[in-house]
Amino acid sequence: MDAIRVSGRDALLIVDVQNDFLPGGALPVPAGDAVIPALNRYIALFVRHARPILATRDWHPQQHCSFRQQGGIWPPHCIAGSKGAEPAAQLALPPTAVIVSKATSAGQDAYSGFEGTVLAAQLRASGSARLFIGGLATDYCVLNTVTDALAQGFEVVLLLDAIRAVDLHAGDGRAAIAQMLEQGARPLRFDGLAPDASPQP
Ligand code: VGL
Ligand code: ZN
Repeated sequence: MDAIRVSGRDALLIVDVQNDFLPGGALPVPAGDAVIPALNRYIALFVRHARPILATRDWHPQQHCSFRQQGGIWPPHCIAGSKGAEPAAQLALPPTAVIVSKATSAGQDAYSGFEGTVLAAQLRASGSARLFIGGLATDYCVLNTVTDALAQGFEVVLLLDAIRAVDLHAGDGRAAIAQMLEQGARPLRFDGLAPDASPQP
């Protein structure tokens, strides 16, 4: 199969790279910060190609149903407006990046960026048919976002060097990757991209 190169029908979708999911945060993903330098390389590439960059964020009210106090399985995290909900400081999101908030009402959780948002419409309006997807966490929000993207007819390139798993149960991340590839996502690492012919800065 041809090597992957960024084209005029691609968008970069960054999932939930927020302080609370990083080491030291409220719901830290092991080595979650390792996705940041990797994503910054993809961000620079998409900026150079003038293709859309979108970032989802978990944006929960204080009494969200996914929190333990409300009977959920998670510690409180990504409370709307809090420091923990902010994008990772080292993530080089351009000012043009589109931020998509999800799981914003107390009674509903959403692991997928497509759930209860206008993400699909926004992507289609920008002429994007293929999504390069990375972020946190492989076994929750990345998995569900990739599954929905494929179900909605988008092609998906899964950024293997820009995802990390919670691994609540050992092997969850590995199983999630297998599931996404089985569903039709194409795996990519940055060094596997076709040489970039676009102007370098
Ligand atoms: C996520 C657990 C709870 C995620 C969000 O972004 O993967 N995981 N809320
Ligand atoms: Zn959450």
